[in-house]
Amino acid sequence: ENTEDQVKADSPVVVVANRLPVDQVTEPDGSTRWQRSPGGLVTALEPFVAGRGGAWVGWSGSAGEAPEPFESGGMQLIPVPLSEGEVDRYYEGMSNASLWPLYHDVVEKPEYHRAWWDTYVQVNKRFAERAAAVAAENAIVWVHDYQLQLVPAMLRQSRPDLTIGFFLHIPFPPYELFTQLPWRSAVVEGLLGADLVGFQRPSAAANFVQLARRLHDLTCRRDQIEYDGRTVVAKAFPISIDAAAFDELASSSEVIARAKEIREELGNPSKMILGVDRLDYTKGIGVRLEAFQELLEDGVLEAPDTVLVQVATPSRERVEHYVHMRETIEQQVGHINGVFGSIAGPAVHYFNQSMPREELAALYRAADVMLVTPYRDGMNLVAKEYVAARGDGGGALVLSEFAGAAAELKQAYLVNPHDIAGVKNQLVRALRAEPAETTKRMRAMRRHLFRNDLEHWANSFFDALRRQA
Ligand code: ADQ
Repeated sequence: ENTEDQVKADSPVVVVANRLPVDQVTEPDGSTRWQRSPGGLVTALEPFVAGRGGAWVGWSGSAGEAPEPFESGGMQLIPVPLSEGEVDRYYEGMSNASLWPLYHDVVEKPEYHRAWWDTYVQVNKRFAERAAAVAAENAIVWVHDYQLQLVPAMLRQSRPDLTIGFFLHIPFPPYELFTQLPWRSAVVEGLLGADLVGFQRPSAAANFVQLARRLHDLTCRRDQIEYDGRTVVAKAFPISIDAAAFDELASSSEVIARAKEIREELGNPSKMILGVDRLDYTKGIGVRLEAFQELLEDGVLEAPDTVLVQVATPSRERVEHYVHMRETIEQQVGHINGVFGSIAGPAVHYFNQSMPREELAALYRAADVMLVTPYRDGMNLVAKEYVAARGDGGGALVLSEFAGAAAELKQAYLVNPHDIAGVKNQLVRALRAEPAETTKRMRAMRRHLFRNDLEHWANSFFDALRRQA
């Protein structure tokens, strides 16, 4: 029962994240096994954690009793149990209906409930306890994201010997918005328990420093905050992808052949526009549909000569905002296809599905224009995947100024997603640009991306954290 007794307190590196780096899959015969989660974060952190008896503390993804700690990929995995009620209040409530919208510029109205907060505190405590139990003397602990903002201070209290890093994957809002949070001081103090607090953008780090100064009256110099006799560093570490691996996948003969096949199956349109997102209200999927619809109405574009393919992975389906936004988007797609579709095919090909990496790579490779229009996004890895996939120099990226990626992918066709006329203009510009122009832009973005890949991100964070030890 008591995990603290079973784990060996000897891990020199511990990652603490809401989710474990594995998913439980059920075989046709009913048996279950653990499979490494897709996505880059696991790949990026594994070299630091695996092979040295490192540990990863996280939730398995299903409510109820947690499995016993186990080994996987050279790591000690420490499952943290969450009851149904805790999933409701800590994960769907406090994390995804309070913090998520608040940190994304209140695109949707955040809800604040004391019961959610109480559970958030309780669950953060559990994560901190598990991490403290597995960490060796003077270990490095790296805590991830908005679900676990109290863990750094809780850990420091029980284990002052540890070097603690925290990375926030989503934006950090300005003072004026953050201070809405009824538990704002507790969150700031939670984060200040870390030695290094990492953000996606310098402006987010600056927001945090300003908060420490104005709300807690702390002495701050540039990226350093004096707190409790220590110096906390707040800095930007823009996350990235394994660009070389994605490039290789996207230039394999299978993917190239599939990309060609996709164009054929779409009826060989002159232009294919693509959107790929988690179905989330921050991603601005409606903006894209609206811009496309107006361009069809204006007669600037014609379907199915030009088609829009939108892949939207189901996400957080039990949170109310998400149920509502899915209905709105599906209505919008239905309307556009009702008016502009024909027997030859629809104008919008919409998929509420998750797709394998290979299929995503083929879609990226097939698309003339990639539309990435979030209202606010910490980074947006889809934009980087598109650039990595275009080793052929083809394709144009239309990108929101409000995605972290815009600070790096400066040669994209940048847009303000609140300005539909502007989005329409940039979309048409991208569709009509000369290949010489789009290739020049794509090459410049690729140069930046390959120098600033995921490994570079993880190394920079760990190096900075070790300097704090
Ligand atoms: P997300 O909000 O999930 O991440 P993003 O960075 O775009 O957003 O990552 C999405 C990932 O899911 C991409 O790797 C993409 O390929 C994949 N994906 C999307 N749709 C898919 C589909 N239909 N099928 C399969 N895979 C799909 C949060 C923050 C971001 C930040 C990341 C990393 O909100 O701003 O960039 O964390 O820090």
